[in-house]
Amino acid sequence: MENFREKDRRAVEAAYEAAKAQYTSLGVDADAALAVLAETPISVHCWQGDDVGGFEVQEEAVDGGGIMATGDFPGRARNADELRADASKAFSLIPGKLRFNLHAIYAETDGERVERDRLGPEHFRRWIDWGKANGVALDFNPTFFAHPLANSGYTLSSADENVRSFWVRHGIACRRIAEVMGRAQGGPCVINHWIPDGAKDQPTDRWGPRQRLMKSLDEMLAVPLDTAFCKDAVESKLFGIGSEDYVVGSHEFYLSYALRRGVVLCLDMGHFHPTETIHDKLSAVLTFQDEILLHVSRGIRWDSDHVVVFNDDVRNVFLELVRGNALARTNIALDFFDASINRIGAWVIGTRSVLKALLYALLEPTERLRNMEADGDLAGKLALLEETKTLPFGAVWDMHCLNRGLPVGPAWLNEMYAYERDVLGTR
Ligand code: RNT
Ligand code: ZN
Repeated sequence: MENFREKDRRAVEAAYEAAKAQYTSLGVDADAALAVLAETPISVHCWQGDDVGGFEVQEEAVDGGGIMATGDFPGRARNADELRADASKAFSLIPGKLRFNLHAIYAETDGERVERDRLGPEHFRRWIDWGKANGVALDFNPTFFAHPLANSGYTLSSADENVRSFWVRHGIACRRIAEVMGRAQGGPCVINHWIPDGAKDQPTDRWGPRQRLMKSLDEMLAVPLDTAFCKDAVESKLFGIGSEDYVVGSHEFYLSYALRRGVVLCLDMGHFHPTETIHDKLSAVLTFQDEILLHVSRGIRWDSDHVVVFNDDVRNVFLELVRGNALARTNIALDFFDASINRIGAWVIGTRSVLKALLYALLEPTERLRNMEADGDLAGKLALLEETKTLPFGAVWDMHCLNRGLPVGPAWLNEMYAYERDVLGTR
C-alpha cells in the first residue's frame, strides 16, 4: 500500500494564515468557523460497521425490510467488542465532536435470545459504559425490520393485532432504553422511528395502514417518559426494495404527524424522488418545527444509502442550516452503509465529508451575499457564490485536522491500511 506523507506543520500553518486573510477580506472569520466546526455534534451510525447485521440471536430466516448492504469486504465486525474497536479507530481519524447511533439489534444479551419487546437498558449497559468512558453520547433506534414478525412487510401498521402490538411494545421498550441512555449522558438521546411498511404493487387499501400507524405511534408516545432525555423522531421514505408502490410512513404522513404531535421530523437525504433534494425543505419545515433530525446520506438511483461525499447536495444542506442559523435546531446524523469497501474507511470518508460541508458553509460570506441580493445586485451575488468555490477552503480544513491532532490530508489512509492488515485481516 502507498504511504502518504504527512503535511509539514509549518506549511499547514502558513497556508492557513494566507487563507484566513482571504476570508477576512470577504468579511468571514475563519477562526470562528473552526470553533463552530469543533463544537457541532455529528451522530455516527453504528450500522456501517457490520452491514446493518446486529448481534441478535435468531432462529428463523428474516426479510431485511428493504435494508440491504451489498459487498463482502473482509473484516466485518462480528460482535459488539469488535464494533466498538472499529468505531474507536474510525473516530480517531475524524476531527469532530461525535455521537454514536445504535439500533436495537446491537443489544448485548450474552448469547441469550431476548425478544425485541423484552429488551431493556441492561442489554445496552456496555454501550452506555463505553459512551461514558469515551465522552461519546448515544442515540438510538428501534429495529422494526429483519425479524420474522416483519416478514409480511407490515409492522406498526399491520392489520394483524398480534403483530402490531408486538411492534408497539418494541417501540416502548426502546423509548425506555433511550431515556436511560439520555439520563446516563446527561442530555437527550435521539430515538428515531423508521419502519419498512409498504407494498410492492398497487394496494387497494392505502388508508387502513396509515390509520393503524398513527394509532401505534400514539400508543408508543403515550408512555410518559422524560423528553429531556428521550427525544422521539419519525423518518419517512418514498420507496424501498419491496415497497416500490406504497410506503405507509410517507413524507406527508410524518410531516403531519410530527406537527400535530410535537415530535421531531427526520429528513433522510436519500428518501425522496431520485432527483429531489432536501435543502429547500429545511426553511419550510423549520418555520413550523422547533428542530429536525437529519440523516445525511447519498441516494444513487434506487439506493438511498451510499457513502456520503462532499457534493453539492450535502453542501447545500449545510449552507441552508448555517444561513438560517439552524445548526442548534438540527440533530445531525449519518445514514449510509457499504460492505464493498473498507468499512472504517467508509465511516471516515462519509463523516469527514459532512464536516467539510459544514466548514464550507461556515466559511461562506453570507452577509455580503445577502446584502448584494437585497440591493438587487444579482449578477454580483452569483459571481461571488462562484468565486467562493475556489477559495482556499482546503487550507482551513487542513488546519482543523492539525488543531485536532489528526493526520493532515490523505495521511489518515496509512492508519486505515495498518488496521486492515493487523486487525480486519485476522478476523
Ligand atoms: C432506512 C432508513 C433508516 C435506516 C436505519 C438503519 O431506509 O434510512 O434510517 O437506514 O435505521
Ligand atoms: Zn435514514
